[in-house]
Amino acid sequence: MPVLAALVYLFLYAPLLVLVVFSFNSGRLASSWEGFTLGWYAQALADERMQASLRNSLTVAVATTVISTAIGTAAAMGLRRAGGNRSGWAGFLVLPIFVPEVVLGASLVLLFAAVGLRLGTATVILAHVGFSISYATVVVRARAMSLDPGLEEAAMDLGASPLRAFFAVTLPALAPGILAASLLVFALSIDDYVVTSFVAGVGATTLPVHIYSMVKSGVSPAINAVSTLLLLSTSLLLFAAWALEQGARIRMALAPAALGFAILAAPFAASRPAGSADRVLNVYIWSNYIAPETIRKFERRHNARVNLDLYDTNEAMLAKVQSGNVDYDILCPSSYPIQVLIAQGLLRPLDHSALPHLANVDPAFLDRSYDRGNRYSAPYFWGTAGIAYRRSRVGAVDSWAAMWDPRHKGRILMLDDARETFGAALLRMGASLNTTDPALLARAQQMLLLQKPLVRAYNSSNYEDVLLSGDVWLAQGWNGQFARAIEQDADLEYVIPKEGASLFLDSLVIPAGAPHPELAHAFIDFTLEAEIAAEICATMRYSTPNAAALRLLPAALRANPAIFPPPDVLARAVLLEDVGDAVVLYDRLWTEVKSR
Ligand code: N2P
Repeated sequence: MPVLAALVYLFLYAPLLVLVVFSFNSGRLASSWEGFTLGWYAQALADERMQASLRNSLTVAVATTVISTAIGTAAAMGLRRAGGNRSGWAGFLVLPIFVPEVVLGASLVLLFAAVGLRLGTATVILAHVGFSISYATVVVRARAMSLDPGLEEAAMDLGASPLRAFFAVTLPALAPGILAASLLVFALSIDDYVVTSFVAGVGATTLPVHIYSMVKSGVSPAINAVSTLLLLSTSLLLFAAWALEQGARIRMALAPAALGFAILAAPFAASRPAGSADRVLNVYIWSNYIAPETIRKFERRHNARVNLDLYDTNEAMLAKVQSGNVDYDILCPSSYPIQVLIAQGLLRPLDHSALPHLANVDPAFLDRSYDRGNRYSAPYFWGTAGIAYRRSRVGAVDSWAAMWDPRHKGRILMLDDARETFGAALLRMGASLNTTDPALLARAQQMLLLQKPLVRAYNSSNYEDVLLSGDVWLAQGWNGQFARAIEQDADLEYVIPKEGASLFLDSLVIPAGAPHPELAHAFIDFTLEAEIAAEICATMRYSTPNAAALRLLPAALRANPAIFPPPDVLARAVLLEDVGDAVVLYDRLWTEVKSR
């Protein structure tokens, strides 16, 4: 029996244990232990984005706690008066506890859009209050039920007004319940991800949302350190809440609760005050597309704070922008969604007089058909989507056929992107990756369904890490991240298959409703400066369209075929174009592939 119990506990706690242990591992990979370090904690605590998200989390959690506990207490008292458990109202109150979080998140977004509320800190607080009132009510009510109503009556018999009786008698008796409810609500709010990810607009990124976006861009084990701290503090708060509910004295619960708060507050106290920047810029860009140091340079130069929000597909970005209630100043679409955004009137014409460094761009990347005269867009990066593979495992690869080779079953990764996966299938069939022909697309879908049993993962964010870790041997992906991976592992290679590959050209644009268009222009021009564009290219390893930057790059980078393929290879790459209404078809067919 004890063995069984131990196994159950192991099952429950093993993942957390691994997390905690590896937060002290000096190596980058979770696959091997390379020595003890506190370095990731230092790095995590010094990270300004982490601090900013923690600040947001604390603001939200404190506001949520105050509001929810007050409402919960009032509700608990009301329920007590209404006749305890016999009242049907109590059932209604706890219902939200059982509503799936995704449903709650999605419906709140609809509601906020319907009443014209912009997504931001306020909407996060409203959402958190929404899901935590029930918990607060349940906890306070448990305490209220055990209260002797005679006490309150006795106080009033002795001449106290109802209000005085409440504050002098009822409230002190309820205090442990109220405190337990506060701690519970605080902990729920601090670590909520699902609902928050729906309703947090730009600039209201909370700690869990930030942690998730760190995972997506696959940066560093600092994630483990932050997660360990979050785990520790919420455990302490929940333990204190539980102790209070079990009837512990308030004094006893104080120590764990205080420690829990202190763990969260320490990095907060060390952080730079939020008010130090006069101006704000909301940037929504691909993950792995700009380095934090580059952002910091811009912030310093303009005394501004940049809120960074990341996406991994054009479609995700389009959906968010088209929903209409997010305040972005900068987007980074590929060429084909730019056509869509322009057609829908969602972009603001650029003021070229504020973009003197546009002259640095190689004319070959300007005045393209998707935006004549670059009225709306300034080129940022270009590149290809090819295959990177582990040579020692699969030999030399030169064709998309390798991605359909049953010998590589379970070792293949494809992008999680309709245009790119269909693009690969269409190229393999010898068709155009810009086709709108339903018959061809249906055949491409059949190919992708055929391939699916071989595919280990569809991933558009940190696919290069999956390849590096050895989990897969072949990965479809965008070249820049592969170029970085190849530098870390000489066994990896990047190829543009003989059937061809997709070419992308991504540009910075300003949405029509951008709240800070002036600073947005300053940001675009900043990225066009020769030194900055060179730095962006050198750190991210995607290909720069900036001729002046190209001259500043180290020769080795310029000669790197994964970043700047030789002309004969590049000739095989085809620019992804807008497929018009067929986009709906692509989307439906791709969803079917993934869900079947
Ligand atoms: C960045 C992906 C490259 C963008 N994570 C392809 N358009």
